[in-house]
Amino acid sequence: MQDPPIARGFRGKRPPPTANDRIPPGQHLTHDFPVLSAGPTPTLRLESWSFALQAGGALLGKWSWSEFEALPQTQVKVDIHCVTTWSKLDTTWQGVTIDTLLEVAGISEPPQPYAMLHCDGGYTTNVPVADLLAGKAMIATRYEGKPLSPEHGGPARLLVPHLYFWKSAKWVRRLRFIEHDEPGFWESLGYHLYGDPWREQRYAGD
Ligand SMILES: Nc1nc2c(c(=O)[nH]1)N[C@H]1C(S)=C(S)[C@@H](COP(=O)(O)O)O[C@H]1N2
Ligand SMILES: [Mo]
Repeated sequence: MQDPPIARGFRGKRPPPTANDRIPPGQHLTHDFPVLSAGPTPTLRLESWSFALQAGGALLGKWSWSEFEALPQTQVKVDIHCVTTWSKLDTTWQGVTIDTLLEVAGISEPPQPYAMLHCDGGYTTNVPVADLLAGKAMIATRYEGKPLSPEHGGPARLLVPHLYFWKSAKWVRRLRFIEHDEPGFWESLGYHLYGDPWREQRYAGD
């Protein structure tokens, strides 16, 4: 069959991205929101919650819940990719970007190039600082317009959607800058140190 005539100029246009172009290799689309936690969901009162930025032993910034809620908020709509092979498109989140936190803390240059995220319950994960800046990551407190539910990391979790979702640390309480990259919880059990879903970096050596 012959193609219908197409006006000059239309041929070269890039088609709008389809859902397929947004699913990394080895992943499949899901519409529900599975819960994946290595341990029990921690419970705490918001009055005892805080979020801290740390470098070595030094405290660079610390916010109570009400202070954190008063910080400039950012909303994003992003795709998320779990290493257990589900991907979910167009999830909407609200929170405070890491850029904003550094700015508010008066930090113009990150003191060290890597970060370790520490959570209630003891979970940790490592991310290069560059992957947390330029709007790439936030401490999220809302999902689909509602407070983040405890099983999904409420009151607050890291959201770093361009890496496998295990990097998006739930119940996060502390970002610690470090000089050299170190494995966190899953990374020390054989998962990839970086975890780019588009390069299928699932396990160490991928
Ligand atoms: N503190 C903490 N954060 C965590 C985890 C965890 O076990 N503890 N699991 C990780 C993994 S493996 C995934 S896939 C996502 C799952 O997030 P969800 O339960 O909201 O889907 O959280 C990540 N963050
Ligand atoms: Mo995961």
